[in-house]
Amino acid sequence: MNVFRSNKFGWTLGIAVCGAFAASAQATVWPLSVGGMKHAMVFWDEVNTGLEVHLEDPGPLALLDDGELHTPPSDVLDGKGYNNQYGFLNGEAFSPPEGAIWVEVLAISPGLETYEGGMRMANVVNHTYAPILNAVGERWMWNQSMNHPWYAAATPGNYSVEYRVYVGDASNGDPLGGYVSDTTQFNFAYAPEPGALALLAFGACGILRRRVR
Ligand SMILES: [Cu+2]
Repeated sequence: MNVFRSNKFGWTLGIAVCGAFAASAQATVWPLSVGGMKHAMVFWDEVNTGLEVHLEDPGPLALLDDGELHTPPSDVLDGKGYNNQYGFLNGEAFSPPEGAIWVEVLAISPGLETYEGGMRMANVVNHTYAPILNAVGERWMWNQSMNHPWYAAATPGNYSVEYRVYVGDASNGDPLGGYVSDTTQFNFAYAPEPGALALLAFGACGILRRRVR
């Protein structure tokens, strides 16, 4: 540990290691899945014949910027606060009698971006990160396996998106008659000042600098 106590060499080493740490931050990485999953649970309503959605947490959930450059195609999240805690999940095993389940945007805050995700955690490398559900009226077919979209914003603020979840034609998403639909709203807040991810990233260098002194 002597090298850390001798001033000049210690500082040089410290700066070199922090420099390497900073350089590694420039390498591309996959986005992080931070925080617990918050599902929009979709149930089949026998009584009313149709869908019912129970949202586990109204939020707002925090959009966080990890300060990283992300591996394509996830580089759509670069320089933005992002979150993938919200997801669609079957509340019970069921299939609609016909068609498929679709999600349609009823309202969305300007500046809120949505990219196609999938199963969460380790499978982030398999997500398409294709833009979906980014404007009122846009539709996306849900295959009823757990799916966590990536939500992102470049500018601090509060954001929300409201969806209708309904039974629609499997090819074009046109609503099928005779089934009730339900709505759900996801809420987000982006407040960049020292976020949890930034603290994590800079924590390592802070500890090293204290040891050098
Ligand atoms: Cu999930």
